[in-house]
Amino acid sequence: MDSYYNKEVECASEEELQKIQTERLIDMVHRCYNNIPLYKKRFDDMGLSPDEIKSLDDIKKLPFTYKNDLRDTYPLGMTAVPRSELSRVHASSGTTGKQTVVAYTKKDLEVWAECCARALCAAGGNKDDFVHISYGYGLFTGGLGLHYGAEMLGATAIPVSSGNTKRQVDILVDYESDILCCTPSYATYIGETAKNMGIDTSKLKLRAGIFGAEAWTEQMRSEIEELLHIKAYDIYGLSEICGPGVSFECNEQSGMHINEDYFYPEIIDPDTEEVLPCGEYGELVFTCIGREALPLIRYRTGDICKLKKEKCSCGRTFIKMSRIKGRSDDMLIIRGINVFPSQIESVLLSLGMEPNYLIEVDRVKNQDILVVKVEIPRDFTPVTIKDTEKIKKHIAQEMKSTLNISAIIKLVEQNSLPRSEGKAVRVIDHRIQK
Ligand code: DLL
Repeated sequence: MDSYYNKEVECASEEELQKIQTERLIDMVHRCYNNIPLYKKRFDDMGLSPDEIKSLDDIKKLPFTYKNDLRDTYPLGMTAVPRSELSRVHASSGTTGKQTVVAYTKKDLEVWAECCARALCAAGGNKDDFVHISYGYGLFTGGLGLHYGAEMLGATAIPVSSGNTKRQVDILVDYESDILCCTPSYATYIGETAKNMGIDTSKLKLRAGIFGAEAWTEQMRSEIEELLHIKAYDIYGLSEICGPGVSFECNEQSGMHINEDYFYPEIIDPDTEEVLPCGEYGELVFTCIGREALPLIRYRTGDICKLKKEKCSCGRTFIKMSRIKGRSDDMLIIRGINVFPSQIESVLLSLGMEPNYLIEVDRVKNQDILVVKVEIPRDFTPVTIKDTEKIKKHIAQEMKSTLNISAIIKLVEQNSLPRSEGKAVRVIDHRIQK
């Protein structure tokens, strides 16, 4: 039996949902216009009055919001409420340029916690569960997001945060954690560490994991499910929109239901900004219809995925989004061919390699060179050099036939590639420095 945190909304009819969305949209557009100078100017420049926004269809009249808008108004120039009404701030984990700061009122924090409680519930969580949270706590939204979600659900949060991986394993065993929350790459590291400590993971009480904050593949899901003997669920979010819990997977594990009563999604062509029909891949854009402090309009996430409007066996009516293929700025162009790191991961894992790999790109004599370093699988003991050559050739051939890219494959020692406790760094592009 599926359980819901808020059945009335999660299983609402299309008309009921549209009614909520429309009311919230109209209200938020006025709040943006009246309280955020950047939006007032943008509306005025376009000759758009907030009164013209009367239905969901009118969203396409609205201007887009870009990451740079938040940077240009750093730290809090896009908040729609006075500073004294803020309850908390977080910041995005951006690696380039200035961080972006995001703010929440008390009500925003409740909404966010509910979104995470819905995600936990969809993964089978309930009030009796111990929820082991290994996302980082701090300015990053992962830790505190799931933490308050677990508490709102009535479950018990274990605020382990990331790092000290042996201790993570001890806690999983001793506290009898039921649900693990961390990045998928950290889940594999925790599983690998448990194995090295001689722990039989099939004996753990753990039964589910809620993994997100970085792109991962179906193959990685199987890997983690096998390693930890759990069901692995995807969760998506970004600080600018609220943090984890913007969308979440249910038991069907076939895409993430978007909390549409708070986050209105669109898919656009990233070059032309034209809205694409449901089912086509493009850049995900969100309008935060229910937020007080930072109600962003048509925020360009940079994430590439598609929307799926289909009946789900779990009974939820919220639209689903596919896995994230990657970020538009993560896409590698190798000798003119576009490839996302997740596609390389998919090939490696489908050939039985373990999820420890590093992609290096360089330009030598005006030619792009792609090197994929991958660790020799644990259960493979090459007897002769010929054995390793055979694997390398096989991987390279598969990359060529499925992705049409030529790669130099390097098999490296087990445990020689860096492990991640948060978002994994899978790509080093030396061309950027050149
Ligand atoms: O990563 C929030 C989060 C925490 C989500 C914990 C899920 C779990 P940021 O640091 O602002 O926020 O990074 C947001 O991470 O735009 C995506 O590119 C990527 N991302 C987040 N979730 C997923 C996912 C958090 N499930 C950026 N699959 C987003 C793929 C994801 N990429």
